[in-house]
Amino acid sequence: MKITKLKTVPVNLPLEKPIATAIHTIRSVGCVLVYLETDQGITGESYVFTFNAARLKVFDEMINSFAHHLEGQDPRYVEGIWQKIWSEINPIGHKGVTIYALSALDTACWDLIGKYSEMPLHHIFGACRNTVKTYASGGMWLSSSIDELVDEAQEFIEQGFLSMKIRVGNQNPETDLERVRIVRETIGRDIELMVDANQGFTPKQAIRLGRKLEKFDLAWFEEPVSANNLKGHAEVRSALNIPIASGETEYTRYGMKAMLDAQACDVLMPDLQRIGGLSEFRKVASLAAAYEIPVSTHIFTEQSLCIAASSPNCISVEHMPWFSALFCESMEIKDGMLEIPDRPGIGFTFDADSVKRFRMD
Ligand code: SMN
Ligand code: MG
Repeated sequence: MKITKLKTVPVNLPLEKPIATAIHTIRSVGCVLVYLETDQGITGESYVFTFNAARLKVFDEMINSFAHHLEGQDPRYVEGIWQKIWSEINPIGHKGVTIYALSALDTACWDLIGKYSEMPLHHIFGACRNTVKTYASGGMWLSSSIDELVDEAQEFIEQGFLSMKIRVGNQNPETDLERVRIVRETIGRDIELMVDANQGFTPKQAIRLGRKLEKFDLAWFEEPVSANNLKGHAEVRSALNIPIASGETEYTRYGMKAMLDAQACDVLMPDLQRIGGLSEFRKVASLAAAYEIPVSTHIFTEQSLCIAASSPNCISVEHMPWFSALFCESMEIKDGMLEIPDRPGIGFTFDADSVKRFRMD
């Protein structure tokens, strides 16, 4: 099998209404869709995304700058391709835009490997499950009013979720406390609840709020402090009786190893486009296992199911519905679980009509 052409298409998916976290304001999700065409009549697909389509051209340019490592090559040599790109980006850095591009290209190669072999990726990797626990994440933003919080929590339960996440990080900690209290009261004690501060606190603020949140039986407190402050993470972790989740903002095995060595979290949350693609995600899941730390995948639900289904220490996948409109296939939630698709490759393919509809140029 040979890759004949690397193609990219920028799209922008508007959100129903703007949403906010402690550090983001999001009106749309822009994506560069990546297609690897082959001489076998199959195409490998993946994408990168940026909030509000900001700097999408930079990502597009970075992805296309690696065409010479893909075109004319056999994608089954994915580890070799990964190493060549890794080596080429050495002078400009192993974090940021370079890694987003590497991730997308690696993931598209794996999609090709699965499609060519006519096997779902979790079976190629070695499967450990056919369904995985998921939690609702496409709601309960910092920008949601109290009424919206209650409606969103109830909708999640109606959709079949048994676990959900609310964002915190308000100026006034009493506001966060009250919002978590209302959500807990709405969903009862049997539904799992997490909070995500998106790095909005200092360690002292996080500890002060966390102590008051302990009574709400939270499954985790996510990114309590700056992603750069590993010592601060560890301080919060040892002060609180709530598991700490983090890792979405870090890159590759090196970023994850630093977090694990610093004892920064109880749950590691690699993000497919920052980790370095499916190849690196698998290695990082094993690395975390060596530290006896579970992983939970960050957004990119469709693309991460194959990791969840082949990593025994993966405890859940985040359900983010933002990208669903791009795909022909949809995700099935039942009793809080997501089914792992039994389709070749990643198992989700771009819908040509949607791509045309959301195309930017
Ligand atoms: C998050 C994800 C995507 C956009 C903003 C915030 C959040 C999460 O950190 O983990 O869901
Ligand atoms: Mg988060």
